[in-house]
Amino acid sequence: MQQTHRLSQRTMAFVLAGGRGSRLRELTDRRVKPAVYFGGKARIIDFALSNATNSGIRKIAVATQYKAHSLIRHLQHAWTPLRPERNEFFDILPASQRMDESMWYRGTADAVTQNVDIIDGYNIDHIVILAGDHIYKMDYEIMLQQHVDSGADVTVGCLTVPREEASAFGVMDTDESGRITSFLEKPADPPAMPGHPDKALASMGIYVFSWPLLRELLLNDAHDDGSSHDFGTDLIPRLVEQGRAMAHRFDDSCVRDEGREAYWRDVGTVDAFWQANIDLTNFDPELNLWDRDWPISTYSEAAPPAKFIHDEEKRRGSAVSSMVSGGCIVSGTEVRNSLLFTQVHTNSYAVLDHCVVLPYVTIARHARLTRAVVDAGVSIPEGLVVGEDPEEDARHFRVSPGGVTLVTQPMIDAWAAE
Ligand code: ADQ
Ligand code: ADP
Repeated sequence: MQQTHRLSQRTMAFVLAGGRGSRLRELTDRRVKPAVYFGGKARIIDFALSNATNSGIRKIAVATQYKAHSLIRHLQHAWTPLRPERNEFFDILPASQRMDESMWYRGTADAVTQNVDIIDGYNIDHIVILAGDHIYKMDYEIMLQQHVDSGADVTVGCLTVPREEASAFGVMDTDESGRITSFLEKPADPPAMPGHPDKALASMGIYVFSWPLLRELLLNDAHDDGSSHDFGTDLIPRLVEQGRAMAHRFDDSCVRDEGREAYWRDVGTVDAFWQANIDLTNFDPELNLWDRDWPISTYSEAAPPAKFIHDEEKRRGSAVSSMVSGGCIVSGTEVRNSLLFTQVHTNSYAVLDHCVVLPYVTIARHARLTRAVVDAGVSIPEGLVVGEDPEEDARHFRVSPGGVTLVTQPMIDAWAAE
């Protein structure tokens, strides 16, 4: 049979990037989780967007809502090269008064409903609904193909998670054919997978629908006063009840680098965020950002290469087992197992050990930081010591349950005022 088009060519990705997300604490004070930096250069949302373009999808919309300024600016810088004249679309869809009078998207499904007219203009057969807040590499074309082959109304991406973590997810059960037989949104006591008492099958919040069908479901749902207009709470459970929902295993479409496990991370807490970043400094990291067949695209600002200097007293500026982005100046500082994002400037006698340092940070002389996350734009004052005395740290900064210290500029200002 001759296949003239890949399914992805007549598919759009609709990326939900509007949720509040509060477990990243002060890192999400100014920006939503999808806009949080990750991996030395990128933002979390770049993973879902790169997966979409690497899968061949060239029509993308991102729904934004809370604290969207930094996200929108990033999307404009990084993702607007998609061009309508090449039948490519990239739309940023802030919650606004489109279909009705409400100011906000009422739920994830409502975020799509309020943009039905824009999506109609994309001329698509299928829509992939994605969340903008996970780190993973996945070929959505494989999921699309399964969706078409099975004839289901919806296909839900899923993966196995430890049962004790499953309350944060939609948890499902399937029959042998992969049809979803039950779906519970964030159950207090998640059911285990048959034969695996410690595991549960969790929804990734990734859904494939044919557009005409989803369109009809959404317009019906919009008039349902009993609905919260949410995929996980309303639409998916309804389709499961009707026996029309199939599960798609992440294992079948994850972009697996040779010898590596399937990689998916939520990075929704300071500890998980720190760990996933620091893991990239390992000799052989589980997440391969160097794979040229599946590049993670982002905005790269014009900056000179990273520079390492000996100072006048011949202090060695060095970074070992670390990732150092463009525009950084490591001057007489010892950097170990750390990530320095764009334009981080560090000074003599400073030490950074297992630190995630976001863009535009300056580190003054004699500062010593261990197991810390430093927010964008922070000026670390001379001689500040972080990560050596948890009780002292907790007085000024945010110390996570796992013992990682988060440092932001307001915390530094309060520290300096004491
Ligand atoms: P959650 O992630 O808890 O569960 P939700 O808060 O709805 O669900 O967020 C999903 C995505 O939509 C996030 O990227 C969020 O930023 C965004 N979002 C939330 N509200 C929005 C709104 N009003 N407008 C625009 N975007 C919005 C969901 C599913 C679970 C599944 C997990 C997997 O409901 O079943 O297990 O995702 O993480
Ligand atoms: P986000 O970090 O979410 O994108 P901003 O871009 O506003 O939000 O950056 C956070 C901080 O980083 C800013 O308050 C500022 O101190 C610093 N910063 C950002 N861009 C620059 C820049 N081009 N030059 C100097 N500092 C910058």
